[in-house]
Amino acid sequence: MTKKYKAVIFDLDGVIVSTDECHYEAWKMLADEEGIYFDREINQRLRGVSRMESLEIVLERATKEYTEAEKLEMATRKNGYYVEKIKSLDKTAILAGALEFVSLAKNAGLKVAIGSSSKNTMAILKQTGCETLFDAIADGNDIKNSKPAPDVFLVAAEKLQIAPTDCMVVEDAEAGVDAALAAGMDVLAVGFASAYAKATYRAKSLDEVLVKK
Ligand code: B16
Ligand code: MG
Repeated sequence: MTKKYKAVIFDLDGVIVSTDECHYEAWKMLADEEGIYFDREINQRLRGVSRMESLEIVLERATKEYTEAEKLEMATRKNGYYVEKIKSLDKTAILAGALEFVSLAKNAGLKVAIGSSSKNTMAILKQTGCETLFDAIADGNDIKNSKPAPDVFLVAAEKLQIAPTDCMVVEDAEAGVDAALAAGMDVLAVGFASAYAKATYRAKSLDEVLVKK
């Protein structure tokens, strides 16, 4: 990475913590109750996507039409299951290299923020002991349009008071990579987005990026 950045904005799910299994199990419970086919491959498409947009993807396999009120109830039901599941998260859910990468950025004088689509961001950060780690937090509660719209990253940059072009994003979802680019930010794609050609930088994980002594 040759460019000098002033801030790093981290996606939460799939970059700092692993909540994939909790999301999968909660959507699966809902889908089973409704008699809708759902598997891990479909679950991958929900990465970085907001709760209501995720529901629309789940409903692609539904055999009946649902009213807006029914959709809202289903999204709320799924979130109830998810909130119960994340209560058992702890520090072991933090992904390899994440804390070290955040420390490295801070020690180099960069600001660090979270830019997540999740409305449960604060609960997840508290559960994993990361609630005071970041200089700013922008999440699903701050925005109308979720990734691939740039909104959550622009809000994070605004909270940090740093120009978008001076920020680098770390993302694990293609929708998140597109969102960062739309915000005018460079982006390091990791995990499930690590093969995404549009990303400025790519790595299998943050752990891989760290230079081991
Ligand atoms: P919630 P991220 C995203 O978080 C998840 O990847 C995505 O699967 C989820 O649907 C979305 O948050 C909304 O989450 O239902 O908790 O508001 O990757 O942007 O940190
Ligand atoms: Mg993510």
